[in-house]
Amino acid sequence: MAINEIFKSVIALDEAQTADLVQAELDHGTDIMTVLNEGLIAAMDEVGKRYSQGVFFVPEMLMAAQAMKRGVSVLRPHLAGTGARPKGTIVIGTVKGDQHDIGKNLVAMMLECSGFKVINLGVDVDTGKFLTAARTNNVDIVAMSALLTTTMSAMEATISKVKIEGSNLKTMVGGAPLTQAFADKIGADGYSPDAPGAVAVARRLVAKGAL
Ligand code: B1M
Repeated sequence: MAINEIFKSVIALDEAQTADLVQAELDHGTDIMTVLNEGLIAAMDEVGKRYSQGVFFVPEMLMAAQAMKRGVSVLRPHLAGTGARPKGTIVIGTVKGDQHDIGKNLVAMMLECSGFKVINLGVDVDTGKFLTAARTNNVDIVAMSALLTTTMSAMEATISKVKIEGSNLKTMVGGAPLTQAFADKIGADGYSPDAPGAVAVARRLVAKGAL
C-alpha cells in the first residue's frame, strides 16, 4: 500500500475509496501525519494547481473536498484527546465571505486533540459572531482562517474589535494566502502556516495570557 494511492484517489474524486485507503494505511501502521500531509493535503494542493490551469473547475474542487473530508473523518478518532482539563478555550471560524473549511477544521481538530476546548463557528463568520461567541464562552483565543486574498482583509477589523474587548483575549490567524508579515501588519497575536504549528502558537498565547 502506498500513500500515493490516497493522493490519486482524491484527485480521482473518489470519496469511498479515499476513506478505505486511509483506513488501510492506518492498519498498515503508517504515521497519521504522513497520511495527512503526504496523502490528503498534498492532493488538495494538486487540485488547486489543476484549478489554476483550467483542468479542474469548481465542481471538481468540491468533490475533492468531500473526498478529503471523508479521509480526515477516518483519521479523527486516532487523534483522540487526553480527556484532561481544557488547556484553554478557542473560538474558530473562516472569515466573512469565505466558504473554505477544510484547513480550518483540521486546525480545530488538532487543537481539540491537544486539549483545547474548541468552539467551531463554521464558515462565513463576521466580526459580530466572533465577538458574541468570545463573550459568552469565556474564550482565550479568537482564531480566524481565510483562503482567499479577497477575504483575508476581513481579519483586521475583527482583530481591532477583539483588542477593544480585553487585553487577555488573543487572536491568531492562518490560511494559505497569509504570511507572518501580513499577520504582524494586521496586529494578530499569532500566525501559523499549518495545523500542527497552530497548536504550538495557541499554547504560547494561552501561557502568555496567564501571566
Ligand atoms: Co477554492 N480557491 N474557491 N474552493 N480552493 C482556492 C483557495 C484557490 C487557491 C484555488 C486556485 O486558484 N488555485 C483559489 C483562491 C485564489 C486566491 O484568492 N488567491 C480559490 C478560488 C478562486 C475559489 C472560488 C472563488 C472559485 C469560484 O467560485 N470561482 C470559490 C470561492 C468560494 C468562497 O469561499 N466564497 C472557491 C470555492 C471552493 C470550493 C467550495 C469548491 C472548495 C472548498 C470546499 C470546502 O472547503 N468545504 C474549494 C477548494 C477545495 C479549494 C482548494 C483546491 C483546496 C483548499 C483546501 O482545502 N486545501 C484551494 C487550492 C489550494 O489551497 N491549493 C482553493 C487543503 C487544506 C488542508 O489546506 O485550507 O490551506 P488549507 O489549510 C492549511 C493551512 O492554510 C493552515 O493549516 C491548514 C492545514 O495545514 N491553516 C491555518 C488554515 N487555516 C488556518 C488557521 C490558523 C492556522 C493555520 O489559525 C487560526
